[in-house]
Amino acid sequence: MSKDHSNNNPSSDETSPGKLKIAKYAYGEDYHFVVKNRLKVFMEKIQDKIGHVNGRAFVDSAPVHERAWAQKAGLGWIGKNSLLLNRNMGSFFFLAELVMDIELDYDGPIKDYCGSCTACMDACPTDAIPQPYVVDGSRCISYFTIELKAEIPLGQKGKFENWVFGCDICQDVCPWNRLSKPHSEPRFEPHPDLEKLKTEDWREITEEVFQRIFKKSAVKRTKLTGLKRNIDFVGK
Ligand code: B12
Ligand code: SF4
Ligand code: SF4
Repeated sequence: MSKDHSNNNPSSDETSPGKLKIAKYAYGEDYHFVVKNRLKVFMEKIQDKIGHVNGRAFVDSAPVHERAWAQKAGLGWIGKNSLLLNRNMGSFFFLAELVMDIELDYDGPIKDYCGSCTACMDACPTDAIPQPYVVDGSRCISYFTIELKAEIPLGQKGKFENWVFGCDICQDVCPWNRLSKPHSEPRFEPHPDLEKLKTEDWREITEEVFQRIFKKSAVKRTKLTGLKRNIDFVGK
């Protein structure tokens, strides 16, 4: 999270009705590299200011309890969709950490502002949020379309609402995300050809097109075979 909006909320929405959809965080270059580079620059600035400190940068790159730490540090509260959100930025941001061997001033946890809202739970098409604050990863579209290596269970047919890589539904419906400002990080801009992809193009996607559009994106994680599996699954 930073004040110059290096979040993952794009200014353009690639999810017009009927179109196949990928999660917003994967529109541009892979956040693992973009955010880690920024953390390194931040670390150098800290060292310039206060002298030598040892530190390591993490962004979804090691078994760090990122939401728990962020919540303890007062960056937001953990919402009923299990994501960390706050009143200024909603939840469309990554969590990243610099772990350093210096003692810093720190903030404490803040209040939970979900209140009586259940929009995320009501909107989840696979019922992956069976109770407030609990996401059943094994029912989440994000898991099926990104992490699962095997075939997607047939019982999920017709539920994915055209999501073929990740899912943003429980964030798109969150009232706090109405306040989320678009990012200003050029490396998170969608590849120009992504916007031009029509449903027929997705269905016929070749290795050449996949490499061109997603070479630097987090979508690479599924490889072409995984993406094709997802496209076939939502299409049939
Ligand atoms: C596994 C994982 C998944 C799994 C399972 C998610 C789940 N909710 O269980 C799958 C593949 C489904 C997934 C999906 C997504 N993920 Co994910 N995921 C992770 C990952 C790698 C590990 C999380 C985990 O299970 N840790 C183990 C548990 C034990 O630790 P923990 O998360 O810190 O949980 C602690 C606290 O949260 C707290 N806690 C948990 N629940 C509750 C409830 C209450 C009431 C309280 C008080 C405390 C509390 O206690 C836990 C133990 O200390 C993290 C990165 C990371 N290193 O944390 C990203 C991460 C959580 N994912 C992220 C994102 C963006 C997503 C997606 C939105 C991506 C997408 N668009 O498709 C979806 C959203 C789905 C959803 N609603 O959760 C971001 C969230 C950013 C944010 N604003 O919170 C993270 C932090 C990655 C990052 N560095 O940015 N994800
Ligand atoms: S990411 Fe999609 S499938 Fe997963 S919990 Fe949220 S709405 Fe449900
Ligand atoms: S949609 Fe409502 S319940 Fe869900 S995280 Fe946002 S404010 Fe909380």
